Amino acid sequence: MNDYELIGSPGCGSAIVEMALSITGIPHRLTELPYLEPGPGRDRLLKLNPLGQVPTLILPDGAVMTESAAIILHLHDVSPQSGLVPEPTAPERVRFLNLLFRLVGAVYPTFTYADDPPKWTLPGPAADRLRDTVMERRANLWREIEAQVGKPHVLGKRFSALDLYVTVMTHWRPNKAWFIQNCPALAAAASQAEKNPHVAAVLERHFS
Ligand SMILES: N[C@@H](CCC(=O)N[C@@H](CS)C(=O)NCC(=O)O)C(=O)O
Repeated sequence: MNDYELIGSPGCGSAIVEMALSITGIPHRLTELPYLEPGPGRDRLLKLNPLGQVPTLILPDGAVMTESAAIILHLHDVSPQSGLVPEPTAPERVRFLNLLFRLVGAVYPTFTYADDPPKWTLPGPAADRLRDTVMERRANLWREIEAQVGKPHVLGKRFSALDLYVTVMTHWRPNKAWFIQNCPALAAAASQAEKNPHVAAVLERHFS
């Protein structure tokens, strides 16, 4: 049987899935490619995932998964003892699901649209306006999430995949200093997660 194959790029959301794979101990291999660079790697990625996005995960049976939240839920199904997701009867389950989909459905797309606005609109003032409004929306989303963050982990006492998202995403724009100043609970949960050796090893590979 084949191992799982994770297609990712340095500093990207694929780091979240890489952490989850490492925590579960599921055998896997990593394929790193500059996802925006034309070439055979991107051609292959586009065949697997028409959006050309990473993470893209190929399962041992050849099935392809393209959304980080779906992948996290799947890895939990394969390895429920790893604690990535609260069980259906757990009191934290509802907050987990809500925050997971807030992160992937609302926060993550702000990077899609604000990182390279001329891709989506006219260059110049229209692109500047798009970047500003999307970044403002992102700041509001983070403040909304901040108000729900527990201690020491996002869900309070228990670690979950949410801590992986927060740890990786606090390395993205604006920067760690912004989070420390504006969202100290999120920054603290991220620092706590970094103490996990699986998390620390992946962060080291992606962000140092
Ligand atoms: N909803 C997707 C978003 C993935 C995503 O946007 N990944 C970025 C890299 S961090 C990407 O591939 N961007 C390229 C693009 O959107 O064209 C997920 O949660 O996995």
